[in-house]
Amino acid sequence: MEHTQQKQPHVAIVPSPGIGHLIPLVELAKRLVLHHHFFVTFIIPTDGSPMKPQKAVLEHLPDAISSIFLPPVSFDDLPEDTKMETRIALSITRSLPALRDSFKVLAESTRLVALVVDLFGMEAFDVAKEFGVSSYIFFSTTAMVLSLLFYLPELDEMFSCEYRDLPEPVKIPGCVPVHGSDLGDPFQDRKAEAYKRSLHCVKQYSLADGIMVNSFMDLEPGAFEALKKGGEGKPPVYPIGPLIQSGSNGGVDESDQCLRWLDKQPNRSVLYVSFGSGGTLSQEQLNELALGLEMSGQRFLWVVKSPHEKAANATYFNVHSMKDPFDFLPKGFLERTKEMGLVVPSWAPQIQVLSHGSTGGFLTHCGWNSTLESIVHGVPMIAWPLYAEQRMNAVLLADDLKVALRVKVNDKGLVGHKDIANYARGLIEGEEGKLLGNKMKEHKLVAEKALRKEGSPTKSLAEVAQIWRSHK
Ligand code: UPG
Repeated sequence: MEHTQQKQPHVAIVPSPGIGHLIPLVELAKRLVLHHHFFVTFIIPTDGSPMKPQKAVLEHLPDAISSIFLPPVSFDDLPEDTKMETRIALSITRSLPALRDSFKVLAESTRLVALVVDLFGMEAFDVAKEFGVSSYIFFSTTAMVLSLLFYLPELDEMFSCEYRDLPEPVKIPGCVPVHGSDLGDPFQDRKAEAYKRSLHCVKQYSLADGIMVNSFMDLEPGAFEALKKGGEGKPPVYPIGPLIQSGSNGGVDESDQCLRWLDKQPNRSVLYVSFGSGGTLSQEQLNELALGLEMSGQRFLWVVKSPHEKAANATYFNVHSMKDPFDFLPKGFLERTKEMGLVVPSWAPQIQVLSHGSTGGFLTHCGWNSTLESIVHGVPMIAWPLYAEQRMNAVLLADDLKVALRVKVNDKGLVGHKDIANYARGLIEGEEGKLLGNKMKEHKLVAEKALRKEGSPTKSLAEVAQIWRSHK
């Protein structure tokens, strides 16, 4: 094995914090190992949060994939309201010395050919350069967001006001028009650190040897065409998605409970409700959601987390609910809905839920992994974006692909319970739900085609693997 390791090409992957980044990178690693005979080492920056969910994702992988957890960095000096994007980026920056040490060991003991980082990891490029290794980005969200990033310097020159105040929607090259207020969080305040960092990121992107995007040509043809046009500072872009998690990463108990319950429900009757690994609602919004689900009369499987009043992504680093979420549900809710709904705390076996015949709809925060998983399993959606680039994903889903209803936020900043009840009914048993479901079936077929051995994403990844293999 040791001898093979020294001869076979080896790739180092540095995921930034967040299970939503790790999951697709693990799928990438599996393909590199199983289809292209690479060795892969994950070098993982940590911030001291419990790493149990991450460890679960990294369990039971082929022997050729190994992982190193770097010593935790400290955020004690940061103000409490430091933005999530800043924390993610800092966890990489502050891990650089330890990363360099691990990278050195790998470079000296294996045939290290490439470094892969995700959209927050570009600070690690210098380390790769030092050891003569090429640098690639794994872009874990849409081609639309990537197109926006490359367009950002032009947009920045073009307008001086906040994008959300523009009267006309923004025309990102190759994409459906997006209102400025629907651009990702970092583009909502141009004076803020996060916006400046985005502009800086674009410059760093041009230093990459290539960008692999977890999406596919037939899903976002316009955006990929625009990205392919190249131009100064645009590295080659490879559509290699949909890479979605295979296998279970949840606890056995949760899996059993959810699947046993789903087995007893009629075909396509259940609305699955989840805001991903990090999404949290305020107490008031949690009440509205509970009442809306109850009022809808539809069956539901709800992954609930304890509320948070300030952040919509309070469990991003930690995944699991901070307190017992059941304590925050309206009085009597569980009892009143026990015949029609199942509420599980924190985490559900999402892939098994989405692939179950009883699941008829997905109320989602529009995280890109959840979105791809829903498309691959043909489940139409209610788009309820919360943070990061999720509002852009909602625009893509509702306005372009036409596979989702998008929720409306009222004057109080809430999605009201009557509306929630209407969305749930509309999706599961209404005419609109049927139309969305049919459209989703079309996209599911296209995704299936993309996932085949001879599909274009497979060829794109083979192209990258070939470049790496020929690395001297
Ligand atoms: N998941 C479960 N069970 C749960 C909740 C989540 O298995 O109860 C899995 C889910 O299947 C998916 C992943 O966890 O594979 C969650 O990923 P995603 O849906 O993308 O949500 P986030 O974790 O919120 O993803 C972050 C960002 C999001 C971005 C994504 C990819 O919040 O905005 O699109 O990363 O960059």
